[in-house]
Amino acid sequence: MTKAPKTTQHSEPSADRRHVGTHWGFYSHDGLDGAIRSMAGDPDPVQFGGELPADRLAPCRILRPAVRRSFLEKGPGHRAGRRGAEAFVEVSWDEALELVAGEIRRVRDEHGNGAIFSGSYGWSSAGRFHHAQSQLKRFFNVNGGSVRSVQSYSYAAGEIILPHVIGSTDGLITGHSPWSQIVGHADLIVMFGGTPLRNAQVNAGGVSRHETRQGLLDCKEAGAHFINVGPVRDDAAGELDAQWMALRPGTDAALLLAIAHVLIQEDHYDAGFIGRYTVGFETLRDYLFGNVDGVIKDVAWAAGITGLEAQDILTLARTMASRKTFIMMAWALQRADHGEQAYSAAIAVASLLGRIGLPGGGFGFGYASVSGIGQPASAVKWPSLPQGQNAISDYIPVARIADMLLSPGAEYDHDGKKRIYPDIRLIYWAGGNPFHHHQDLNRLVEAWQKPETIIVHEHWWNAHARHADIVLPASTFLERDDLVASGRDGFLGYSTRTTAPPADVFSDHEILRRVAAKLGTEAAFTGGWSESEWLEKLYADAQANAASGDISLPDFSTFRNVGLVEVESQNADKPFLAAFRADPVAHPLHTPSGLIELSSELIAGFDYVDCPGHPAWVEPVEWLGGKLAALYPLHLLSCQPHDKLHSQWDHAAPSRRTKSGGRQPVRIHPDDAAARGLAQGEVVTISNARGACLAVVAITDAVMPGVVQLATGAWFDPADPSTPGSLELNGNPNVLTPDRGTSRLTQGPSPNSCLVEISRFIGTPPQVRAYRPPDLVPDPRLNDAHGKECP
Ligand SMILES: Nc1nc2c(c(=O)[nH]1)N[C@H]1C(S)=C(S)[C@@H](COP(=O)(O)OP(=O)(O)OC[C@H]3O[C@@H](n4cnc5c(=O)[nH]c(N)nc54)[C@H](O)[C@@H]3O)O[C@H]1N2
Ligand SMILES: Nc1nc2c(c(=O)[nH]1)N[C@H]1C(S)=C(S)[C@@H](COP(=O)(O)OP(=O)(O)OC[C@H]3O[C@@H](n4cnc5c(=O)[nH]c(N)nc54)[C@H](O)[C@@H]3O)O[C@H]1N2
Ligand SMILES: [Mo]
Repeated sequence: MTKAPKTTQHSEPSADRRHVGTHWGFYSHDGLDGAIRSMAGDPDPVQFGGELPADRLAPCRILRPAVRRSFLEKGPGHRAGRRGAEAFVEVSWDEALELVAGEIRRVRDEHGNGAIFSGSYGWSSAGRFHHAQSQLKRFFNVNGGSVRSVQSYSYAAGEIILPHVIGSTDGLITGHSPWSQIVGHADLIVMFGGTPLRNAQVNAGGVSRHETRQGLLDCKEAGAHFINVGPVRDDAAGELDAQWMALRPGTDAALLLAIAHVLIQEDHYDAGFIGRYTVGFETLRDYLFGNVDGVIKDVAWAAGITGLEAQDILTLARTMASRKTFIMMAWALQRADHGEQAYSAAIAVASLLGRIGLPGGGFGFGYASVSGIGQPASAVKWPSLPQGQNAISDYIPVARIADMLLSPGAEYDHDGKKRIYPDIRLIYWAGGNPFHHHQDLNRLVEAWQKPETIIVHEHWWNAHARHADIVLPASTFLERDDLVASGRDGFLGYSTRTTAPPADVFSDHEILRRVAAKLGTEAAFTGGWSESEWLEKLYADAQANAASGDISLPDFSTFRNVGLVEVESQNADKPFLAAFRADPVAHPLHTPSGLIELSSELIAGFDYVDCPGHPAWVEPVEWLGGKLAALYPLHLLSCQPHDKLHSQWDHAAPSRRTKSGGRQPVRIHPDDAAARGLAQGEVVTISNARGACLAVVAITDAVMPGVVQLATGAWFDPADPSTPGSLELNGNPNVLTPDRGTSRLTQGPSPNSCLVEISRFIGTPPQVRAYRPPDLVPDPRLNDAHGKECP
């Protein structure tokens, strides 16, 4: 049967037929004044996206290639000061490209491709062709290969623990129970970490319609009761009337273990489900009942850890057993010390409740962590840039980058393997910002002094560009055409540029094409296609993928004109794990047993003290119940920012409006503010042994006592970049967060396990300078024509 593709037509004037696809949604524009507007048809559009173009040419925009001064004068590895503290010299494109190609050639010849790191983690911009990492990976694959990274900062621990427990990352990344299978089915939705709608504004590939808010409201309308378990009340939207159970950060596993204990103790669990669909129950039960360590994981025990009342935990367990319960858990919980335990414990509780695979029951991770979770998957596999083969097999877990740079040759554990950190001489990065995403930034700055050469493509003179040797100006999503689609959504969009890039600014593809030309690999890199031919080719790939599922997509020029095609989705009527539930023999999970592993013999065999085979309470290094809390009594949570994506467009108006006096606000409970004599709007220093930053007090009882919240995203702005660990001025939480792997098993990032103290800043706080470009020194060797362009 051939399904006619559904194409969305929007109701705006016909001249206004162009779209631009972003991580925040699709916007329409007329290609004339550069302005973009939220698209009709999106029920919950993100307004802030429309405001970004106004700051496209802000003073911090990188307009020409630039090279760190002593690198240019004396060569790679030379430093007059520290990386991040030196002036830059603007150079011609040809000189920059010669330098880049020369460095790749030199490092390859002297040390081999295994000394080049192109992990280049980051969200870059939406778009299948101009996806900076894909371009970079394709580039290195035709140039001998490079060392990569695996996992993501988003859900590194989840990505590894889930395949051990349920055989895949479904229910974490994609494959969740769709809203249609929750709405009207679930009586009780227990949300660990809430469902903060600010996070559901974005999606890595793009978004055509924001449906999370409506999904949750529909559940409520149909009679579901919500409980928000977590340290922050407004993680649950007010309209949900959620009950708030404020627990200490990092203690969800203990709560869930106690719930499991109650369910077994009171015989409120589904023994039939456990017998048919799981292995390892006895091992878990022995642990819960203290047969292993003498500690019974009962409600009194969990009360002591979580800060909740024992009676409330008991009530929660009994309510979950008596009602059709769906468990939602934010991704944030596993970005913490031993973050995998909360995830495996949630699956254990859902298994005991016995409703996995049925409408309204079971569990899912990240329902509001990004947009599109709970939307049925696209029936068509959308195309992506073919990257080719990497001749280098070496990789690191993504969040171990500073460890790698600081300890080449050192051994580490990862998912049952012993691995060795490579010795990296050259780093090439495009489309990510490690000075945003990594933890313990003062340590990262030290690690960043190690390589001989660091090459970066960026839009802005942010800390990432400032800490590079060679900086190449890349065009933004507003300045190039692309195909935009998301694996979580059934649309494919044609993104038309709203304006041309500045004269000396090129796309990542064009920059890499020029470097490839210098290296003699241009044809292999481009495949002989121009950028516009690539877009047609990728669309042809989409048509072929669609055709294999009997779906026909319009021809390319129709698609370009319409701007957005949408295909029917699949599995809209199937709860997550429905097939397994229906027949576990015919549809086994990809675990060793084919069943849910409540205890994994494989993990137990790795013998990791920080990750046993079954869900367990493994005390975090930093939490409110630990020894360090005597010194640093506040738990810092660094959530995602409301009016931007990570560090992107932090200089632009929507982000600027969220600041107070130009700095990031830190949310603190009235009792904690009073105990420190802090008033609303005052500038404070947040500090611990790793570093200190300034922020502005925002008093609210939406955070529980003992917890403070500082969103990520403020551009790293050390007061004195030439002094290690100097005060950060802008409110970047990552000068405070620990750079510690979640466990030997998963080696993920653990920013949410972070203790701090806060005190009033005495004196006049230094001004934030992050949004001014660094010193750009004119190059005396350049011809007059270019010299005149230099500021
Ligand atoms: N403390 C703390 N830290 C965290 C987190 C947390 O919860 N707490 N969350 C973590 C998570 S989940 C993530 S995913 C990471 C996000 O970390 P990143 O994805 O690295 O953050 P972004 O700010 O999106 O970085 C993208 C960079 O690429 C640039 N860019 C955008 N488009 C393009 C392009 O087309 N070409 C080029 N060359 N450059 C482009 C942008 O200007 C920006 O500097 O942060 C992590 N860090
Ligand atoms: N607007 C906007 N949206 C975004 C992003 C952005 O930068 N801006 N980034 C996107 C990315 S890359 C990702 S990965 C996702 C991340 O999505 P999440 O990881 O779900 O987002 P966070 O905001 O880090 O955390 C969600 C909430 O978890 C709670 N929480 C933290 N620790 C604990 C804990 O120990 N226990 C409990 N119960 N709750 C806890 C916090 O109160 C926090 O508000 O967001 C995406 N969405
Ligand atoms: Mo993320």
